[in-house]
Amino acid sequence: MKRCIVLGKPNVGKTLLVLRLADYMKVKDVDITFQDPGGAKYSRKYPMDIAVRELVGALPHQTKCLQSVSIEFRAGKGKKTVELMDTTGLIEQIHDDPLTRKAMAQTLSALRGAQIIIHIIDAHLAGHEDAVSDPTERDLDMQLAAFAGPRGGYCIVANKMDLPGAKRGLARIRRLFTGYKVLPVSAATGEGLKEVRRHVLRNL
Ligand SMILES: Nc1nc2c(ncn2[C@@H]2O[C@H](COP(=O)(O)OP(=O)(O)O)[C@@H](O)[C@H]2O)c(=O)[nH]1
Ligand SMILES: [Mg+2]
Repeated sequence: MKRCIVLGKPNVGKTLLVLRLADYMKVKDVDITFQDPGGAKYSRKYPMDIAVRELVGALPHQTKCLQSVSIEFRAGKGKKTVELMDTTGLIEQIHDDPLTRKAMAQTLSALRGAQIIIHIIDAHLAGHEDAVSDPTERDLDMQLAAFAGPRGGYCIVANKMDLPGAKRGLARIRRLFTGYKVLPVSAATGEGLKEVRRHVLRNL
């Protein structure tokens, strides 16, 4: 089974995108496998609306372990399953909470086993950071793109396109990340999910 990892900074919409994509793929009840950094694994089934309510949050680092959902794609006459992996948000600094630190290390090691990489950037935020100078190569998104970009199956999702200033943010992301595939998406409204699905399918 192929793995698709969804990563990025905290609060960019990773969890909501994973759930919305599962919803778009007609998954009715999401069966989520939680794998904590210590190695323990357990599963829980949620109706979609409850999963969104419980797992998506305005607070950073709501997701503290790998959470995966299996999705079936129709491919020709058969079916293919992909494991969509939601991860803990990454930051450049060493986080002061040991659990979050462990979860971040877990995100990075899971990257190695993934054939499809969805790197989410908040386009709304990017549109408002214009006044500030451009990020240096030490910026986490720049580092992630440089590290994961050359591998196959990589794309950047510019999320939160429904919010004001996001169009400006998208243009800025395209300028800063030239040469990479950038898909404008709103996990909130569903805009762009079709293109994300196509990206996953192409790399299965
Ligand atoms: N307006 C808007 N809000 C979003 C979008 N995607 C996520 N959010 C909100 O951003 C916050 C963080 O979302 P979450 O999925 O938990 O982010 P994560 O930390 O990257 O997993 C929540 O309040 C979401 O409702 C989007 O496309 N548009
Ligand atoms: Mg999350």
